[in-house]
Amino acid sequence: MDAHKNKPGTDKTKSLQPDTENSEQQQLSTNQGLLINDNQNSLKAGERGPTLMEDFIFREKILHFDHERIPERVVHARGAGAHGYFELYESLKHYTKAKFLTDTSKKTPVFVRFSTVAGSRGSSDLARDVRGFAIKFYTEEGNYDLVGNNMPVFFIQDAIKFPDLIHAAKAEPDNEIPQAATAHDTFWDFISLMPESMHMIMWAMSDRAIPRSFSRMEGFGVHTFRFINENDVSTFVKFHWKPLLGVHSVAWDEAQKISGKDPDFHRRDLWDAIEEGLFPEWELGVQLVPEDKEFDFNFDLLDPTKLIPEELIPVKIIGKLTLNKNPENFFAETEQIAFHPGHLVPGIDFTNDPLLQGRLFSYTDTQLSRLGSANFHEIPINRPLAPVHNNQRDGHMRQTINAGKTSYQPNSIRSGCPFQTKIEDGGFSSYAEPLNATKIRERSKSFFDHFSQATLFFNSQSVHEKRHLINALKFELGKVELAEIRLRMLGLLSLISAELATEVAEGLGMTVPDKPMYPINESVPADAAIEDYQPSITSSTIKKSKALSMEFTVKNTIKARKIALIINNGMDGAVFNSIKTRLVAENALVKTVAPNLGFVQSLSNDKIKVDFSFLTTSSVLFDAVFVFDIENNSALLNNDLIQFVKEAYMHCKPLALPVHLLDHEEMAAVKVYAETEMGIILIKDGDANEVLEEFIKAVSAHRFWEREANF
Ligand code: HDD
Repeated sequence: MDAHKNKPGTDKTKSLQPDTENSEQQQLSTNQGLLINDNQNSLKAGERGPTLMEDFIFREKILHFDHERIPERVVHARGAGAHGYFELYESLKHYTKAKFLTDTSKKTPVFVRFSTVAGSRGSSDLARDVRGFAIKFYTEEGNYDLVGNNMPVFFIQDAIKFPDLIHAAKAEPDNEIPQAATAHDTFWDFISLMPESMHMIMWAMSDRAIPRSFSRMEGFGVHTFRFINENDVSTFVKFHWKPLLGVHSVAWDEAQKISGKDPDFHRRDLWDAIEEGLFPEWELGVQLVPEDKEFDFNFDLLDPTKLIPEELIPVKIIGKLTLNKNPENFFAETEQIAFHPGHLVPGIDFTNDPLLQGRLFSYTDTQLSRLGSANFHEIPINRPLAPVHNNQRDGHMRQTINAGKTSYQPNSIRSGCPFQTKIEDGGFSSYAEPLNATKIRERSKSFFDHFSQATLFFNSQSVHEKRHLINALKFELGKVELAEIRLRMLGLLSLISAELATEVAEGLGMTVPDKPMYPINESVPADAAIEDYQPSITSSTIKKSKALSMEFTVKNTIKARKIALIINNGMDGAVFNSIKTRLVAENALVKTVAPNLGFVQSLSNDKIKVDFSFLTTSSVLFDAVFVFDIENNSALLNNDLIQFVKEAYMHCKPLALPVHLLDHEEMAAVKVYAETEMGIILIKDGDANEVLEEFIKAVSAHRFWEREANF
């Protein structure tokens, strides 16, 4: 029996139970319910003869197998998801009539799917990429989908550019290389011609693009949406998810190694944390802007390449999301879930952000090719908990048996049912935004500052974050083969920061050009001056924003941190037990690592189970390493252990080490930092318990990036 089946669920997971098949203690059958007597051999004409066409059992099995795959998502193909619930801290009645945001007694069931964007279904979790953060709220008023990312802005301003962006980012079409990577010519060719992407490029080249786990990422609705209250008053809103574990990332070298050692690293982390009851949690925050303050900013609220600095509008924390149950079946739930920014409830509405407007077409449309039928809303994971009654009928794979004679309205035969609902009784009505417009195919002039917020982001990074961002650009542009693309990029970077452009140029062995080289925008209104519609820089009142750096999100917890306890024969079993117990009590995920699998024997002859050998795991799969001392120093100094510790050191992880480990010649660099404040804790007199508090503190700090200065 699967352990996770005993875990708590939500009203949504309960609603899935009638559709859940469980084979325990059951007989094997065909899809028609016929009991099967032999699932090992096909029906043949004689022992060594050909298979018979008549074998309907064989044919049914193979036919179904042949059709098991559906097209993967055109973007966000690689993902993982979980069930959970959302709880509201305080009512937002003043701003919205959405019931799940006004009634604090409600626990709204959700399903969340995290994803990378560019890679295919089988690609690595650790690709440098934006992460999708999509939530379906199963509210009593119908499904509400918040389909966001882990970055608050986007590459482009208008949805008509989306296919171009994705074609440029995905593997190149002639040879389908590279998989799940933007470090290639077509991506940077496009980006270097799209100055509007500069702010997002800063985010995508930052460590946010290589998160430590889904549970340590922020989430953003990106667009400005609208809240609508009972009195039809609209307030602009931006959504934020803030992880209770803080925002953390891995090192780029580590990310690349994880991609080889465990490409399912994020998926596994989410699964394991939920199985262990260490439920990932985020707080939901909102930035609220009254309708009459729309033009108070030096950027346009409708421009998805801009964020509202938290210094201007603070994030008001309003509730908490908890993920507490893994799916029963990946395909049925995570793969078949269908999100759409247009799945709304009364009290929430769109703005005219041209990226959002375009998305409203794409999402339903893509489900038709992916899931194959307009009835995709009937798939169990997509069904709302709210009742569904309408006159839509038939189509491929229809599940609902719609009783009755009428499938039209108005009708008298069924007294007009199903009937419409008045707005005051919960019927949806779109916000009556006054519009008086001319049809034009143009970009608003208010969208043309592509650089100020990119500069704000870069300047807000800590020293090591800046270093990582610069190195990411050196790596990505270093993989670009055409020199003119690199040069165009250097020109654009120079408009963000001279420091940034110069350092990247140095890595590329090039010089920053005097003038940027992006194309002239010729799409301007007939009576306007062309110069007024070119990329521009508006001076920003805010020079730095704390919220844009991950540095300030470290939390005082080691919950769900993966700690490698390196053990060996001849260790002190009592010390091991007390340390392990304490780390588990602090909600860390501890695993033992030793030269061989099986058991190690302590000094008092206790047997301690080994979870991994050096061959079956790697330091890159852990957040911290604790090496237990043993009687025999030479056994401790084995090469696998030295490499394990060294690599963890290079990735700036907290280490607790027996002091004589530093005698090894390869530990010279580690020795330099021992006993500094840089997360290397020495166990001197054998009793590792004495350093435990210091180690826990170091693990909660995540990484000691200052060490990199020495590399
Ligand atoms: Fe999108 C999937 C997020 C712009 C078209 N998008 C998709 C997913 C996420 C986002 C998280 C995966 C959902 C899941 O897990 O199933 N997309 C965004 C964000 C955007 C954005 C935050 C900008 C702010 N997307 C965007 C545009 C278009 C699309 C401009 C098209 C005009 N997105 C799609 C899609 C996908 C999708 C093709 C592929 C699979 C799916 O919808 O269901 O319709």
